[in-house]
Amino acid sequence: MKHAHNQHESAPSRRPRLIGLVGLLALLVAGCSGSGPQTALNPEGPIGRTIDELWELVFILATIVFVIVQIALFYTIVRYRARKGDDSEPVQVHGNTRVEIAWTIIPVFILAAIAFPTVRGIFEVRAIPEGEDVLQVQVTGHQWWWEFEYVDLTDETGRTLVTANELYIPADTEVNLTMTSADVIHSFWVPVLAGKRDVVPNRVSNLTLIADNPTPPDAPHPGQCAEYCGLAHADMRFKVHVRSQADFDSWVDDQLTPAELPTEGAAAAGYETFANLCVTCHNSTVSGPDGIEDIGPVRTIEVDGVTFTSSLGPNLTHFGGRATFGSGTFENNREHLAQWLANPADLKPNLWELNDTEAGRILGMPNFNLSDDDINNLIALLEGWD
Ligand code: HEC
Ligand SMILES: [Cu+2]
Repeated sequence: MKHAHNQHESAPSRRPRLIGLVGLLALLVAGCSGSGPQTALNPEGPIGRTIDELWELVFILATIVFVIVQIALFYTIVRYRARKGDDSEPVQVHGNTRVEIAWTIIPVFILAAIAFPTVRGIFEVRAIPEGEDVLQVQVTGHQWWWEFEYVDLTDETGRTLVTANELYIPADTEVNLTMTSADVIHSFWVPVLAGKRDVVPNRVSNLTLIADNPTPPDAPHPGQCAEYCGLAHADMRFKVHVRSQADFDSWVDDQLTPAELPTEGAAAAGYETFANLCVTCHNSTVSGPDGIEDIGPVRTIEVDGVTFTSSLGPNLTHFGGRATFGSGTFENNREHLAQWLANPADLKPNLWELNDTEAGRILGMPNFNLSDDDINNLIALLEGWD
């Protein structure tokens, strides 16, 4: 009877321990995962390194303190445990001046060792670089994509370089991002290059990026919106392509060259649809019989005296040259593009029913119920615009 009672009691009490053990094991195994594309622990530039070195310093000091405290704790538990047959009362003490001075002074030194590099690091990370050699890029965060304008890079007509979701920067160069949001709070984060910086409507914030080396064409640095901003927040990604100065310059030349106005074939038919429908939201700069012109709206917002490009949809002038779309989330190929044009929300969640183009409130690209022919023609057009 007693035996049965015990069994009954021990079964439920073992379960939490089992769950705890499995949880711990899962954490342990997660530590073995090799690839961590969003890790901040393999910095690729001086600012990322400053942050990483600070983290390492704090981690090492915290580990030393942890180990010493645990050793002292276990020593005390074992050395002064109650022993059988010895029920004499331990010596009763109150206060020990020498010990108290020691455990006040030692933490002061530890905290000072952390505070000095921290403050130096904050100044380094927050400094806004100035001068001729600094690349100035303005960033507008949108639900749920990123717009980039290189304000100092213009073509012969004075148009600035505007692109979306794929940021190109030269290696070993200070890049000053001046950022705002068209709608809600976002946060711009390239884990290997710098910390996170909030991107806030009606406010301007800055972030400096410096990258050591060019990235391989198929392995740009991943970026991610790091402030929950609604339905497609997780898919509000972007890429940072780092190039040698020469490669960057030729990228700039390409981007500043207007798209060709197609005159025949599928691309020309696609252009019909594009010019009737897509230009409500998307701008492209094209060169046609009337010279160079913008075929979609060029919209701006003014924040704290800074004029930001704030379009309803990504600029598509050189869409065909982008490796990804949908805010760095999908590989740019025919299959994905066909899916996107058939129904964007199939690929990436959105709330286009709530769009109000007049008010500038855009929560995704609508489903236009395009025919297969329309879709194929539009793909021919967009792929040609590389
Ligand atoms: C009501 C505004 C609107 C209209 C009209 C519109 N789009 Fe879009 N489009 C968007 C928005 C917003 C995005 C960004 C969506 C995202 O990433 O979540 C987008 C994204 C895209 C992209 C991906 C761009 C990138 O680099 O990520 C392509 C390609 C595109 N649209 C093509 C078209 C075509 C072709 C048409 C015409 C059939 C069209 N769009 C009409 C709003 C619109
Ligand atoms: Cu966001």
